[in-house]
Amino acid sequence: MSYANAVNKKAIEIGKLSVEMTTAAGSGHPSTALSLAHIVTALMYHQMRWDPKNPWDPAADRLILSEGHAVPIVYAAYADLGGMIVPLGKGRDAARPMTKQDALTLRAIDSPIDGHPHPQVGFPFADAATGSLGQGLSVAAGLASAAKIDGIDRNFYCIMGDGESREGQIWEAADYIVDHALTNVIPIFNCNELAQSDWVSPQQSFEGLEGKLKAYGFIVRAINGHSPNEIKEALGELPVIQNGKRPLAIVARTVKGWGAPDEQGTGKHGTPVKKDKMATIFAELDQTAKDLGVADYKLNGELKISPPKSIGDKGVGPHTHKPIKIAPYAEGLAMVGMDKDLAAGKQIAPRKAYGAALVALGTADKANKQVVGLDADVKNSTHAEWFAKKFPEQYCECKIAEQNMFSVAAGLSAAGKIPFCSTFAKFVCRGYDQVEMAIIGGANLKVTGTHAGVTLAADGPSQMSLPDVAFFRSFCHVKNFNGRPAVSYFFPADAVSCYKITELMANIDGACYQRALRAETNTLYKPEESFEVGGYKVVREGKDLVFVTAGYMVHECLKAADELAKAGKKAAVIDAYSMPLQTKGILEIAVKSGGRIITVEDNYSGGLDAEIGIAIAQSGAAIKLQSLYVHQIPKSGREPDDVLNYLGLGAKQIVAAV
Ligand SMILES: Cc1ncc(C[n+]2csc(CCOP(=O)(O)OP(=O)(O)O)c2C)c(N)n1
Repeated sequence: MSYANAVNKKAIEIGKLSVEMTTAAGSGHPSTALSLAHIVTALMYHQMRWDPKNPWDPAADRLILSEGHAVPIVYAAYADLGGMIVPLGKGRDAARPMTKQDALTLRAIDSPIDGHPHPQVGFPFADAATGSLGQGLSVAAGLASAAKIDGIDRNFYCIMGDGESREGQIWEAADYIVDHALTNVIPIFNCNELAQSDWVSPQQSFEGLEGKLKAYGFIVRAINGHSPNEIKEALGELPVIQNGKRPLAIVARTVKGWGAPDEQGTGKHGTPVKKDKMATIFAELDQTAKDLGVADYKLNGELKISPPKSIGDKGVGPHTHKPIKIAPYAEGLAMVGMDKDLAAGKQIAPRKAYGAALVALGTADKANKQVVGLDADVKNSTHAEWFAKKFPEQYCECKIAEQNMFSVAAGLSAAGKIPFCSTFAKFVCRGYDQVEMAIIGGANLKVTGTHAGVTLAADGPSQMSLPDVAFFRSFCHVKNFNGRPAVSYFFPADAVSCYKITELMANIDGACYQRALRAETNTLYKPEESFEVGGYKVVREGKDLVFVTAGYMVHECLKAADELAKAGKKAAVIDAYSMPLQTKGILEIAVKSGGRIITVEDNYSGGLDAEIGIAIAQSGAAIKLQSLYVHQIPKSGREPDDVLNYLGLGAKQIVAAV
């Protein structure tokens, strides 16, 4: 009996199946899979505490495959172990053990095993969608943060490529892991020296990565990634290392195309073995088995998976949220000391209402600790700091690393949390790919971008969010895994609606984006007013034309409507605070109001103009549409009005455009 023999034997078996799967699929990355054959075997058959029959167990250790293109090797092991998969389009009650036959359906349209890890299509072993490189370590960190909040002893092994390690987000995640002493995250770097089109640079070499990780504060073990005993020894140190605060990282020297010389070297990345070459590659792998002395080796209990410790009802999985009802508006504002402002009838900034709503959410959700706050070093501006102070254990400071923040949130969501990320709306765009990957993975991500639009004025366009509405709107018309819009979009025009919408976001299972205004703003709504996805409010009745607008521009349009009234024109003003917008009712109003809509927005085109324009075109209604939006790159102005006037969006210019 030998652990090394057993791992070598399994590595070759699952390596062969990976080759077969990718050949059957006609695409995929067999050479990468082979470079991970030993590491994946050591983790999935021995090191990880998990149960293939219950991959959903919230106490189980997890493998986050950041280099998602290597997934055939994980599928191969999973099929060999009979891990549960969910047939496409079915629920968890239809789950059944994966077979080798299933493995050979890789990448097929009716297969639950996608080309890259994709939890929403039936592979519950994956916590998040990966494959856009550089994001998995942040996801692992999010899962680990959730485990810390819930006091659950589970480990998160994250495999990354050496080429992938060029991605800056990995180093944002490394910083976060060290900041938060997340010793339950174990980054493993697969140093096979090759990336896609070329060799990696010296900075991403085995030695380079070892040095970098040490400099970041990790305890590093640099090993041969094809030596079962070296892998075992390094992972065996984990319990001891976990007594301290510095996390373990493993740098593993590997061979791309390990075991099959014809699969090695440049030009092999992402290329399946041709059908007529399979026998050659299998013969090479059989020869490797012979060289290792395991050709006829029979496994005899050397590889044993330990199940996770039972934690009762302590942990939860994704999509299991309990509804949260927050305190009424006045009470929520009182929680953050704003009762005096309210009593004095002062203007209140929506971003402050966001901060108050977060505290109210944390308070109402105290027993379940579902709500987690995240911010990227602007918590004093977004007012997430009120939550951070009240619920420090449920707050994850990400510092100036927005990409990491969104993927950490995806990890938190996979562990059943409701992550609320905030930063300036401008800096949300730093992580658009991360947001998209979180959406693909079905994450329950909540994003609030404050200081939205152009009216923060003085700082200039480097701080203004301008394409965000178009970006998020594009997800509003895409169905999520649960049939909801992939993104529910909101742009509240006052503090009451921002407070209520923040509560609404917590109770939607799926991604939400909210723009919150910086400025102290007139309150438009009564505290008992309710808001919904796609909703709108007629804030001014009119009969001659309709302004369809949102956020700051609602107030500007009200001023314009006042001016127009003086000239005898009655303009309706609609606060279209959410998308996908319920346009039917708006078009009906417009037909009765002169058949004319003017959309007014302080963002680039592709927002309400597109939403309304497409609705008009599809309805065939006789409505004339005019669109006012930011049509040129803005610049600084001392006052919001200066910038609005510069862009042709001031109240007077709106009047002139009528
Ligand atoms: C962000 C991003 N950029 C580019 C790609 C395309 N791509 C897929 S794999 C790969 C090479 C990865 O190299 P490495 O991390 O060393 O992985 P391995 O050699 O183990 O396959 C590239 C460039 C991607 N998937 N994601």
